[in-house]
Amino acid sequence: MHDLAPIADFVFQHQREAREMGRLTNQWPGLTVEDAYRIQALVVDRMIAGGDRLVGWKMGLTSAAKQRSMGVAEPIYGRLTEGMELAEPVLPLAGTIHPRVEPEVAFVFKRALGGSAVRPRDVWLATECVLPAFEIIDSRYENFSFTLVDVVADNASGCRFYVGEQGFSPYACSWADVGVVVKKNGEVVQAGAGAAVLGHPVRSVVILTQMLARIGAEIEPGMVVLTGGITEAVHLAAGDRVDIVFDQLGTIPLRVTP
Ligand code: OOG
Ligand code: MG
Repeated sequence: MHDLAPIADFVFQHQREAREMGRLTNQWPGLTVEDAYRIQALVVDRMIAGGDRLVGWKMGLTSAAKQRSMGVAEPIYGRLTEGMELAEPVLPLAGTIHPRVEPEVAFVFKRALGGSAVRPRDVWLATECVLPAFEIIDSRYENFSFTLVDVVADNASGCRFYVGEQGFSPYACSWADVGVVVKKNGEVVQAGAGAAVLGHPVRSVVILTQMLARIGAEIEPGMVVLTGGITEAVHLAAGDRVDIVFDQLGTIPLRVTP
């Protein structure tokens, strides 16, 4: 049994200062996945003590391609705070280590949703709208390389996120069929469809509720949920312009500044 508070202090400092760290599992062998989620929660408690606020949840590693490339074979969740949200699709590189962007489908909730028996149709009834979004992930681990326990403790690599301006009815389309193309500086670098996310992004929300039920948490009214990257994440450098083109639903133009 480890005392998790000093580990949370360590992670919090590296996140706040955007500093790389070695794997926690090297320094503290024996940490379990449960410990890692506990560390994640303690780190976010420290952010909240500093004036931040929990505004939602993110699912990660929900596509086979991402699980393969990161070497982690199961979905994970992380926490989204107000301070992580970009008001505009502009990412200053300052304050990041080696950021990457990934296209995601975001759900915004009008009603609380929780428990271990949530079905897809319960998700639709609790959803206010669905929006195109992107996430900036920025693992604090050297070389973006980690185990399941490491990445969970590091808030699932969460760094920033942006949710598009136009919300859509959950019934506007099949979110599994929505195509996404990612263009970097005019060149197509990734393409995919909502179905890459566990077959349908709504399943990601169902799994999130099950994972949250184990810690007595739930999705609260007004919260946003990022359902997980639809494609592989795209590396970013200063001056990049990345267009995230959601078929029929609009384009988010991301600019990366120094
Ligand atoms: C872990 C976070 C993955 C997603 O949407 O799959 C994630 C990582 O790849 O660093 O946010
Ligand atoms: Mg993500």
